[in-house]
Parts: sequence; C-alpha cells; structure tokens
Amino acid sequence: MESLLKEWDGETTIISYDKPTGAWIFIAIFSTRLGPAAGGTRMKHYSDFQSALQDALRLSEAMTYKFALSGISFGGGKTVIAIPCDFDTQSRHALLRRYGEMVQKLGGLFYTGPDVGMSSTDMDIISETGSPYVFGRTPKSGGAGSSGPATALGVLSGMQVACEHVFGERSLNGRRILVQGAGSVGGALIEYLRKAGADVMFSDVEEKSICRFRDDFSLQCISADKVYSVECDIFAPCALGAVLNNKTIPQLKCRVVAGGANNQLAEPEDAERLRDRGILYAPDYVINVGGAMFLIGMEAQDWTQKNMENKVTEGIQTVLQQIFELAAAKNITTEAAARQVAEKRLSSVK
Ligand code: PPY
Repeated sequence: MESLLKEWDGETTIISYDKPTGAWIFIAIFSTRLGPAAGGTRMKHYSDFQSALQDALRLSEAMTYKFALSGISFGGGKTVIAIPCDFDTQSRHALLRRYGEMVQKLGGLFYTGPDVGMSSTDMDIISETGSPYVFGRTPKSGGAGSSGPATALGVLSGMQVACEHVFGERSLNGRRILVQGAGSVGGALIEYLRKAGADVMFSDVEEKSICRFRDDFSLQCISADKVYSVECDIFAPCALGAVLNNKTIPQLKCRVVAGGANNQLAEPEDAERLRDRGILYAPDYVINVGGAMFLIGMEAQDWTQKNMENKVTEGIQTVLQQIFELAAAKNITTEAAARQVAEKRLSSVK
C-alpha cells in the first residue's frame, strides 16, 4: 500500500473500513486544480485490498484528464467500495448511507455519481446523507437518470473521427464493429451503431443482455474466448478495464480500438503495442466523457437534452481530431498526445 501511494501523483486519498459490512472505502482525489473533484463510485468485490486501492487511484487520474480535455471545470476523483465476497445485500442501504455521510463531511471537495456496480437508485440512497454532492439520482428524485446513453453517444462520435482518420470517411455504415459488454453503455452504443448502419457483433456474459441482443436483435454473439481475435474494423471495449494488454493486443484483428470502458490499457506500454500493430487507439478518457458531461451539464448547469448532445458530440470530435493530428505530427502514441493536451490545460490554470 505504501508504494502504491508513494508512486501516485494525486492529492489525497481517504481510506475507511466499514466495520458492520467489512467493506473498504477508498476515496481518491487526484486533482482539484480545475475545480472540486468529481467521479463515480464503483462498488464491487476485489481479490485483495491492493487492487481495490490501485483501481481507485488510477481511475481518479483518468477522471482528471477527462475533465481537463472536455473543458468542464471539475477536478478528478473516484471512489471504490470494495465489498467482501460474502457481502450481505441486506446491508447495502446502510452502507451507502454511511458512505454518503463521508461525502457530506468532505463538504464539496468531492462530488460523486454512479460507476460500475451502482445505479441511479443507489445514488438516491447516497444522497439521503450525501446531498448535495451526488449526481445521477433517478428522475423521480430530481436527478437526470442513467448516463449510459450519453457515454455511448460520445463513443459513437469518437468512432466517426477514428474512421475518418483510418478509412477516409466518418460514416459507420457497413463497418464491422465488435462491442465488448452490452450493459448500460455498450447496449446503448449497439443501438446507435445499428441506426448508423454498422454491422454489429457483441460479447457479454450476462444472460439478460445475451437474450436481448442475440435473440431479439439477431446480432452475432461472440464468446469470451474469441472476443480479442475476431476480425473487425472497430473493437469497442465497454465493460472491464485492462483489456488491452500484452496477451490481447497481439491477437487483435481490428483497425481501431474505441470504447467506453475506463482504463482500457493495462500498462502504459500497451499504447505503443497498439501503435506498433497499426491499430488506431481512441484514448478511453477522451471518448467516454459523455456520461460525466451529461450528469454535470443536466444537473448542475441547466443544459437541455439537445444542448448536451451537441456538446458531447462536438466536444469529443474536436479534441480527438486534435489528438490524432498531434500524435501523427510528433510521431507519438495517441495516449501520449491526449496526455499532452490535458496537461497543457491543467498547467494553464493556477
Ligand atoms: C466517469 O465518467 O467515469 C464517471 O465517473 C462519471 C461521473 C462524473 C462526475 C460525477 C460522477 C460520475
């Protein structure tokens, strides 16, 4: 734990052990340079304490770059609630209320919302004690609801720019696209892609998603063991992190990687591995910011739905184009180019 924290470049980490449930809560605040830190709360089981902490630390860094590139005046943070494998769901409500109290005590240093393992209903519970620092409540409770479709819209916009770069045209019509994970982001992305005329395949382990997209939509379902080696134009990771690594990258048979999942690269060298294989990578935090823009824009800045859609689409396309051009001009990876653009924005603010 000591070395993880020493090597991390962020500002503050708050660690709490929730005795009644045995859950660990990690609130990582990477940067408040552009404004109060914001980022989702991820709740899941981890094999060990270290990997849960590491997830929070890395995700809070990505949030910082996300906001820096999107022009939204928030800093980057993230919470991981690491629950034990025998977690009793009966205790969920009380745990979320205790977590809300922690957020409340931070007094606006950190704003949160949903991430993996969390829903709008959970946000309603957290805001019972954590209000007004909670985004993403249900519409019934005054929130904007699910951010999945907005994230998907941003990913779609990023794919169009990537296609222009690689194939010379933005259109996704006829492109063979594999979506890994058909949950709230991947599922919405599949719908956008079908409307755009793409030839969509998907991969998921949840029976409910498989039934919906394979049986109702008649889409080809790719088994987990083949997901990295299927031939396609675009591979879109929309589920887990670290799916791009030294084992999977050599198997890929795509021209573009563009998806909604956070922290897709297992290690920094994976950006070079992708480039060496001639695969154009649209950095995850550049194209998956639509959800954060949706939550903050709709709930804190009075954007209309149309307004939000335009800002997500145009904002992501402009920045991604700039990143691809910078990467080509300087002969660096798209990940390195994205970082340079983000760092520039961060250092322009005192
Ligand atoms: C993410 O984009 O990964 C998020 O965590 C979204 C978000 C942004 C701001 C507040 C809460 C959640």
